Amino acid sequence: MSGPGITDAVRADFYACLAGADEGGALELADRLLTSGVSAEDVLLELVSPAQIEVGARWESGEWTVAQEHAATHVSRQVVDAVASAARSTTRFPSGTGSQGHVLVACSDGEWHILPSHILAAVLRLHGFHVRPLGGSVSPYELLSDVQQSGPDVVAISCTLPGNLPLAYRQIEACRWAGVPVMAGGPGFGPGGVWADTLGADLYAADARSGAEALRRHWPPVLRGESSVQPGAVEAYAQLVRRRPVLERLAHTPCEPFPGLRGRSAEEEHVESEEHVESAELLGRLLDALAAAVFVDDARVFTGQLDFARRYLATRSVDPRCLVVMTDALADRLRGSPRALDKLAAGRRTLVEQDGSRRPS
Ligand code: B12
Repeated sequence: MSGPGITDAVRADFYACLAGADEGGALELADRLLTSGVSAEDVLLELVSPAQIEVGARWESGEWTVAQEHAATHVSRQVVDAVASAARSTTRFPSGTGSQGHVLVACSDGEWHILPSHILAAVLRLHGFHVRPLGGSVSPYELLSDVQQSGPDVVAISCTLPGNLPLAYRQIEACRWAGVPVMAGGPGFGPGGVWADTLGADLYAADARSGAEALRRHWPPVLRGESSVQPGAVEAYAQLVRRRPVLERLAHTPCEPFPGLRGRSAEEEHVESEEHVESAELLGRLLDALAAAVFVDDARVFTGQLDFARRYLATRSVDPRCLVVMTDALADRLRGSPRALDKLAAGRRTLVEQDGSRRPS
């Protein structure tokens, strides 16, 4: 138990509502908690957020389908909105007064994990900030134009997938150009926000509550971040982006002798298969992660993605050694790119260490 009133039994009940797509039950439970004195912030951060992480674990392990995850996330979204709107009437700083300042909340470009940004927006409102949420995958151009029109004191960028870091960088640059500081957050910015620092974000916070507290402590936020992205890394990243169409063709190479991982035929274009993992999707994510690893010059972005892919494949009965095959095939095609080869070699080492994998003869 971590928040007053949010016991393990309450968590289990809430989780059962998500599993059963029981929107009414989840809303009632949240309402009961608020009525009994649990704070809106605790409901958002101690109940909904961990439940969503559990939802992800069930999806990753293959226990839940994508549809079950979508249904559960929908229920969580309804709860976040209801809790936020119930809190509006009772909070000391009613939403919209902006007594603490104006925050623009946006997801990084390419990022469709929007719920974290909704939770952040709700928590910032509870702390008295005026919040303008822009939603998922905001391009630097859209962001810049909105910054210029709405004039926030600070832009909060949420990034879940590290593969989106190069795109987040362009957003940060756009804000810097407009003279508006950026607070970064979300697991995509790495352990302790290490890549938020690399990209030159002005502030980083690990969760929504500490984000609100950091803003209040450092108000008004100022431009103080400094990017340490190397010009050589940007060039190597750009090369990878240019070569992407060629690299993506690897997905159509059969990954023998590892049945289970395959490309999609025309007939299968619209068929969801639980047993077969689409190699194009998998390769696309690996390429995103490789490019991002090159960009921030940190192999952990790539090894982290390989680690996720390994777990994901293993629970779907696909031999994870196909990742070694993919990594080697990429290395073959990227011989002239030392920065990429470096990250691929680190990835390969991790795979071999973890699984005793070897390249099949
Ligand atoms: C729901 C969900 C989705 C939904 C999102 C719907 C929506 N409206 O949000 C959809 C279906 C779109 C989705 C898609 C995908 N997903 Co998904 N998804 C999730 C899931 C289950 C929950 C996300 C969530 O709400 N988390 C709860 C929030 C509250 O936690 P949080 O992100 O840490 O946020 C907190 C803090 O970090 C902080 N914070 C966040 N942002 C910011 C910003 C600032 C400024 C501050 C201060 C703080 C802050 O505040 C929050 C509250 O404290 C996660 C599981 C997980 N572990 O999160 C997987 C997960 C993130 N997804 C995953 C994957 C792989 C994908 C896909 C690639 C799957 C696919 N094959 O298509 C796509 C990618 C889509 C894309 N391009 O963005 C993986 C990522 C693994 C990895 N390293 O690659 C995860 C971890 C699942 C898993 N366990 O494997 N997903």
